[in-house]
Amino acid sequence: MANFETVQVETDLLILGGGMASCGAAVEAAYWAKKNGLKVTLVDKAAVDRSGAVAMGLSAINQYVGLKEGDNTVEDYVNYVSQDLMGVARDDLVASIARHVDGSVHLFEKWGLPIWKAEEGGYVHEGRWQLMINGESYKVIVAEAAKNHLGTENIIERVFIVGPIMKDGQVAGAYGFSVRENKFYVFKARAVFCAMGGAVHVFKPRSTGEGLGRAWYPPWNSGSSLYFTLKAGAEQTCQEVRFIPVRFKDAYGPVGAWFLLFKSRATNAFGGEYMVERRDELQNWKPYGLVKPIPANLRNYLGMLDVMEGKGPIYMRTEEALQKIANEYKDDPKAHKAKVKELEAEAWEDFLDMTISQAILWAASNVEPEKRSSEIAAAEPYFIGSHSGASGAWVSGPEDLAPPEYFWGYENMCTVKGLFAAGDATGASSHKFSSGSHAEGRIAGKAAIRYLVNENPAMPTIDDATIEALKAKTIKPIELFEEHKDFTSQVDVNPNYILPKMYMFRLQKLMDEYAGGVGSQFTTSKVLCERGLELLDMLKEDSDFLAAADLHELMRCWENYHRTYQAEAHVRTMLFREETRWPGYYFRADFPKLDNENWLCFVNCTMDPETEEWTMLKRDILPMK
Ligand code: SFD
Ligand code: AMP
Repeated sequence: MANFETVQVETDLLILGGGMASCGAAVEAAYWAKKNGLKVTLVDKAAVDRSGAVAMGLSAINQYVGLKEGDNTVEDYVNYVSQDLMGVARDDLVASIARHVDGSVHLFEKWGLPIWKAEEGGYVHEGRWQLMINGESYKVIVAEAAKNHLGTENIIERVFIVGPIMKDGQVAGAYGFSVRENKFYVFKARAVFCAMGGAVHVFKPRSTGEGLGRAWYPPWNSGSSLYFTLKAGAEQTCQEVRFIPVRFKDAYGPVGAWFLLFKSRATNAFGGEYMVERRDELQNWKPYGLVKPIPANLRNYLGMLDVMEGKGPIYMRTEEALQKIANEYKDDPKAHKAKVKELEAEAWEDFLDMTISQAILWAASNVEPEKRSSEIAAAEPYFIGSHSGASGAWVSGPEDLAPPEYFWGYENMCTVKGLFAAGDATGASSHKFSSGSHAEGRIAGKAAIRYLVNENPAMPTIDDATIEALKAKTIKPIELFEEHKDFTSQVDVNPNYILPKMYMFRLQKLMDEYAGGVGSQFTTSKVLCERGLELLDMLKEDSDFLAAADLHELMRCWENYHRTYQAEAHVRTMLFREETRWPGYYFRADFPKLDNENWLCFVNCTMDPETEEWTMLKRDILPMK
């Protein structure tokens, strides 16, 4: 066996991932752990300062309820989320986050995050729920607080988590490997908190060639949360609800600031405004089509109808929006000039804070947003429980809000004892974004410590044979490469193994063509899903032959392994739900309409960790207490 040292770590609570949810969990769990003499350890595949979706920073905080200011109520937010997800949301979970999210935002400000202030006092709102920030260092600030609370000696960076270790149906820890040194890691834990983000690059991206890898969602979130919780036996929900954001074309710059802050219009190539011209179509998606704001997927859908009719490209009318705002100062040339400069700076900063490549693309292609429009387009599908998607683990709600069917002892505990989750890892509680993910992490971190104190589970023992077997499985791609690499003159052409990049292309192609990716206009059907599953099965067989030339490629192998399970959960769930509920996210060509009578419900699934047999089930949508 290749020379890998085995490192064993023992901890009471193991936090997996170092993103927004985990940093929230770290702050809260560290506080309660100290009071109870418990040890908390956080593991991230990257460096917490710049890991996860907020790596580059953000330009807005998208969930702020404004309870103290009296701007909105928790119920307002619950209604917004339920409508936006076409009626499919866990009100108890959304309310649980909504009542705590402002607290997270106030902490960010206390820790040093600059939030824009209005001249008349209060925060500058991008939209009803969104606040503008100078957010290029957002993640660094949030990470610093997590480090201060947890202590850097309890944070292990650059260790990729492969999967769960289970004992008697209970979670006993996790295993993984260092991406920098030949070290295999075994973590023994009495409770585990999983927040390793959502998944990207399951579907073929629009970007190819020299732009390959570019996506809206960060390429390093590859379905590890789904794989971890699924392999632990935890029930999943809303795995059909992929998120398709409309983004500035080719560099995926977000659109929120343009639509909400600058109040820009989007038009087709002939100047037509699909949100106006296609309004009648919304009648077909009643009652959700008639609410304000119009659900994200329906906004996508109206634009897609234009594209399918050949009216593309679709443009964000940046020049028109900026000129309109500046024109308020038209009678004062000096003030007008200053306003134009200010708006230009804001437009560039929006991307420089969050999606730097979009600013680079603008610069490279001579775009001056105050002078010309930019193309926007629907991105490829992502899996994310925190923005406007909904896929993730099915977790317990809080006792005071959750109906009995949704409550099993501890907030955010999965259906597996001792396993907690939050952020992009949990489902049916959309629109939590960066701030809500942090708040949900805090809720779950506190609940995990309460679980440890109340239930006092024993520290699991893991025998040497189990450890050796997990190690062999983990590093197998390295050994396979070493054994066969000299069989051919080119390492990427070899009949004995498949390199992770080639494997990923195969996964993405089949998802694009059979599961409704960009290349098939987001359309699928029973027969397409069934054929997709057949091809996925064959791909899974070949995953035994994934090979890695080094530690970096070993990570790429396991990322793809995780993505494959995300793909399967998605196709199985789309196949099970016989209706089209989220046009603009995906269409079931054989069931093109909404069917509230049969399908106003959650579709959940589980996979037997041993046999890998799947079970699909419907769960009722119940109001909170
Ligand atoms: O404009 C392993 N998001 C936005 N939220 C906002 O509040 N405002 C915005 O402006 C936002 N926009 C935005 C957003 C995301 C992205 C990518 C862009 C723009 C370009 C959404 C938030 O970022 C998102 O909701 C939260 O970050 C979710 O938090 P969390 O904790 O669930 O995920 P994470 O932060 O990505 O962290 C994941 C962590 O897991 C690690 N990891 N570690 C060990 N082993 C493995 N196998 C692992 N796999 C992953 C990662 O390293 C990371 O630490 S806008 O577009 O709307
Ligand atoms: P985005 O930049 O697309 O991620 O959006 C940022 C925030 O603005 C999210 O809360 C979105 O739901 C919201 N948003 C974006 N576009 C619109 C729109 N046209 N109408 C209402 N809300 C929007």
